[in-house]
Order: sequence, then structure tokens, then C-alpha cells
Amino acid sequence: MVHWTAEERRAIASTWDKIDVETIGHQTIVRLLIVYPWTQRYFSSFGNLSSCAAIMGNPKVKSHGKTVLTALGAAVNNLDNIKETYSKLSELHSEKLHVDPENFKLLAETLIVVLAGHFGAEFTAEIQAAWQKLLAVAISALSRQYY
Ligand code: HNI
Repeated sequence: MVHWTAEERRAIASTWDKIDVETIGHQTIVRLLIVYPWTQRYFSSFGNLSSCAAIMGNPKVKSHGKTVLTALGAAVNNLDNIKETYSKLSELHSEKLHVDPENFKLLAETLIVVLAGHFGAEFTAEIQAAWQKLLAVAISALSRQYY
């Protein structure tokens, strides 16, 4: 099982408390789709993704950003049980959505960039380290049902 220090737990919780899942989720998915355009292939049912403006204005992208960040909140609130928390989601991404798990890493790095932009100097190296660890554990849990 992953061990979390008291400082890591505090770092994750203090950032999470200030996160608006709608805003940060939206910014993260928008950046993912623009910076790594091949990720758009999974969202063909979302309609127009043909330009940055289209991606930013797409209501399905917005709603999906909130969905993903809310699911990340489930990991934040279950730090000691992320594997179990994500077991159904892992199955979904593997068996139904066929999302290449490499994309989880891209999403994680994109979220880090968004958090750094949003929080600026407040997002210290120590806090980033705790978030990188959280995201690594979440990615490992999401990748579990792949074979
Ligand atoms: Ni992901 C649906 C959570 C990364 C492509 N995804 C979901 C849902 C959740 C979710 C929750 C909704 C499930 C349901 O309807 O029951 N996704 C997460 C999390 C991460 C993640 C927590 C990473 C931290 N997903 C990704 C990535 C991609 C991705 C990196 C592709 C690049 N996800 C999808 C697609 C759907 C999806 C596609 C279905 C969307 C839809 O509405 O049709």
C-alpha cells in the first residue's frame, strides 16, 4: 500500500479545498485536447473540436472536465484506497473506451501545468511533489485493468 506522510496529505487536501472542479477540469481537458491533439480521437462523439476556440466553447468538453476532476476528488478523498476506488473506472477505460493508458500521464502533466498557472508561487515544489505522487498512484490504479 502507498504510504502518505502527514505533509503530503496536508499538501493534497489544502490544494484540493481551493480547486473549483468545473474551472480546473475545463482548463485541463481543453489543454489536453489542444496540446496533444491526438487525444481528440477518443472524443469523436463530442462534436466540434476543430479549433482552439471550438474546443474551449464545446459544452461537452466542459462537462467532461468536471466529470474527470470530480473523479480525481474521489482519489483525494480515498488516499488509502485509490486502487479500489478506481477499479470500475479502470475497467471502463480499458474495456469500453479503449483509452491508451499513456494518455493518463498526459492528462496528469496537463493538470500540473494548470495548477501551477492557477496557484502560481503558492504551488510550491513540495506541494507539486505530493500532487505528482497522487497522480502517479491514480494512473497506476486506472491502468490496473489493462492487459
Ligand atoms: Ni476518462 C469517461 C475519469 C483520463 C477518455 N473518464 C470518464 C468518466 C470518468 C473519467 C469519471 C465518466 C465515466 C462514466 O460515464 O461512468 N478519465 C477519468 C480520470 C482520468 C481520465 C479520473 C485520469 C486521471 N479519460 C482520461 C483520458 C482520456 C479519457 C486521458 C483520453 C484521452 N474518459 C474518456 C472518454 C470517456 C471518459 C472518451 C467517455 C466520455 C463520454 O462522455 O462519452
